[in-house]
Amino acid sequence: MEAKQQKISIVIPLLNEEESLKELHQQIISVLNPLNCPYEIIFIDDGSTDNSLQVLKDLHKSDTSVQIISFRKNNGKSAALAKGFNEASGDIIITMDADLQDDPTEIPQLIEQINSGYDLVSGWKKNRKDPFIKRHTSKIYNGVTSSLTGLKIHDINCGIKAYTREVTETLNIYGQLHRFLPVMARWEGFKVGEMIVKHHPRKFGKTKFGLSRFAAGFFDLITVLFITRYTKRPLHLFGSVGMLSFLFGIIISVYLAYERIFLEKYLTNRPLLFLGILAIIVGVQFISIGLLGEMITESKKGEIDYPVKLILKKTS
Ligand SMILES: Nc1nc2c(ncn2[C@@H]2O[C@H](COP(=O)(O)OP(=O)(O)O)[C@@H](O)[C@H]2O)c(=O)[nH]1
Ligand SMILES: [Mg+2]
Repeated sequence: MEAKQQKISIVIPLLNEEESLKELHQQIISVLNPLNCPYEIIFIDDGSTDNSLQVLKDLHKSDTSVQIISFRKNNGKSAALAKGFNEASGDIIITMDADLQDDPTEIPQLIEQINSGYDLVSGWKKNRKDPFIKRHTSKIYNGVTSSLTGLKIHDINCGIKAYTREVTETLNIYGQLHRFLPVMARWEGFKVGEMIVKHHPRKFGKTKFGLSRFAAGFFDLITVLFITRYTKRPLHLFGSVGMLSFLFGIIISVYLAYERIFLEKYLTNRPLLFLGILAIIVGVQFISIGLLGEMITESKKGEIDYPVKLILKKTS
């Protein structure tokens, strides 16, 4: 037993999961009670239109460790997680889906992983119980994300994850960036790991993340790539693209000018001329956008903070 007992916070964002909640709560407490540590279970009802809130209220009445946050309208999973992280008072924060697809029996091992030195441990649904199309689009998505961000994780958007308190306090989630918490965490300098977890087919209701949300995920990937790499130096991205385009345009124009002057090839009926002009204009625009970005960064430099782990000052 450790000297100080760790408190565990379970954070569960949900949307219309009335049939699953009672069973989920039962499963969670039957895993947590034997651990003999203080815990809380925070449900974030994200504007459900079914009976979820009433079911949660009943749970709250019967179990003092249950807390509920209910949004007036649907704000999205990222907002729900952010609110839950804010509210959680545990030393270790564990998130999971509310649809019984994640298995609470993984909780003790997640805690062990965190205690062995990881700051974030992400579940990996190796044997995933979802429809064929979802499994495969997700595989492509995970592959692309992993290779573009350099984070070697197989299943970035798995619902079941464990975080140290420091991680949840540091990460700033907005938009739909919950998909990229492990990327953001690693960028902040935290140690991120993954663990194979059991996955069950959806028992009740249906998935809320169909193909329509796939595009959202793609845009978020671009956002994450940009903010983790270039917010502090936007000109490096826009400037290099702009410079390439600009040079391409200049080469075309020089070539056309050479032929016009020395070979008397007139510029009428030469589509290449337009390409040259376009490339130069686009290049100038990109460079200007990069410079504007630099100006924004410069004027905000007082607000930029760097992830600090520990400061030991001189003791007098
Ligand atoms: N807070 C919040 N949770 C959501 C929303 N959409 C889905 N969820 C929850 O996120 C979890 C995963 O959603 P699910 O539809 O099962 O996605 P799938 O497992 O990827 O098919 C479940 O617990 C849902 O209740 C939403 O808009 N807001
Ligand atoms: Mg699910």
